[in-house]
Amino acid sequence: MSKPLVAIIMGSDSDWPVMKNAAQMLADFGVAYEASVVSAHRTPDLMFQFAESAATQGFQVIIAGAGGAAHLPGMVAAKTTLPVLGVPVPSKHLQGQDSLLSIVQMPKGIPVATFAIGDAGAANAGLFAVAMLANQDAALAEKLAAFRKQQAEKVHAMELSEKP
Ligand code: RP5
Repeated sequence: MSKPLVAIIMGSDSDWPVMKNAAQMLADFGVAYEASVVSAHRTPDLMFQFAESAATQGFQVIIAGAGGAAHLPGMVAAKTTLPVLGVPVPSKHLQGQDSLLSIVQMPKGIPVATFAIGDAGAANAGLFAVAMLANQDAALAEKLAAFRKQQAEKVHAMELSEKP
C-alpha cells in the first residue's frame, strides 16, 4: 500500500474495537492509514510529538478517538493545522456522553469535526476522511459515489415482513 494519508489515533487500546470501524472503512476504500495509541494525559509528550510531525510525515487527515474527559482530539488539533476528526468513544459510566461533550465543545479558533458516539461515528469519520481525500482523487470520488449508490439500492430493496 502507498504512504498513509490518514492517521488514526486513540487514547487506549481499549478504544480500538470502536476505532476499527474507521480503519475498516478506509481499508474498504483502499485508503492507506496508520493506527496507533497516543494518550493525551498518559503520554502528553508523545501526543505533542505526533501532532507536531503529522503534516511533515505526509498525513492529510487525523482521526482521533477518546473516551471520558476526551481531550486528545482537541489537544492534537491545537498542535497541527491538519483537519482533526474527533470520535467520542463510549465510556463506562456515562456511555460516551462525556466523550461527546468534551470533543464537540471546542472553543472558537481550534476546530475539531466531531462525530457520533461509538461505532457509527468512527465509521463516518472514516467515510468523511475518504470524502476529503476524494476532492483531489477522481478514482476515490468514483468509489464513494458507487458506495452511496449501493447503499441506496439496499434501501430500495428493503421489504417489510408481517404487516398487520
Ligand atoms: C481514555 O480513557 C481512552 O481514550 C479510553 O477511552 C479511556 C479508558 O482507557 P483505559 O483505562 O481503557 O486504558 O484515555
